[in-house]
Amino acid sequence: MLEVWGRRNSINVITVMWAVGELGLAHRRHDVGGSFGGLDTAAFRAMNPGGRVPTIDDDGVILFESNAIVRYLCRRYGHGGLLPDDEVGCALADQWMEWHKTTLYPPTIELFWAIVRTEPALRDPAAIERLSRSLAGPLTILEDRLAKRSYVAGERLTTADIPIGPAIRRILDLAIERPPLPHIQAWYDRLCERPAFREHVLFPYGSNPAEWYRFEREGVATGG
Ligand SMILES: N[C@@H](CCC(=O)N[C@@H](CS)C(=O)NCC(=O)O)C(=O)O
Repeated sequence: MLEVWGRRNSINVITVMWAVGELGLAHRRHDVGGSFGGLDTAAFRAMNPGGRVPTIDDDGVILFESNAIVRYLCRRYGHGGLLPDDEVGCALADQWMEWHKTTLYPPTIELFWAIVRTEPALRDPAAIERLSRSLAGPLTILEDRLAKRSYVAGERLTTADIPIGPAIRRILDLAIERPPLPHIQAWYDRLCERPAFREHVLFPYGSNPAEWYRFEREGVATGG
């Protein structure tokens, strides 16, 4: 059975779990990382020498790096589901996954840490404003992309949407200055209609570190 190591509130674990949900894969998830610890054991380091989540063991296939795991699961079990139909479509979806990791994700995570993962009294408004400005460019690129199609790679959900959806959820949750994003909002609303997105992406994480850790601990290992 597919085993996934990672706390459910890690954005990279969420990305993998959303794909697992969309593909309907039987799995067992283990709460490690964050306040659960468990990343420094010899057994975990043997699977992932960097000691990060998510990490999977799919009947002996051990992998880390969330986007690589999503592609592996979709290639192995997708049967046309989340993969585009041809090589060029796959290349385009890969392009947007790379864009997510290199361009959208870094300022998203920095901003999330500057707000949700920082005590309100210690937040730095100037840094928050600078980071919000740095997100405007990537958001405008995605907004233009989604103005012309229903999903990132075309007219149906593919691997390209999987890592971008959880990042956009966090961006839309934050009370920050943003350019108008009607097409991103319409796409996001479509994602929110999907049961797997609701189950794995849309759960509460609070608005400050105390709430974050409370919600982290409330999640229990799930299988299905
Ligand atoms: N590029 C990796 C990043 C993995 C990563 O940095 N994961 C974070 C959680 S989002 C982690 O393991 N943090 C340590 C912890 O949770 O204790 C991926 O996409 O999977």
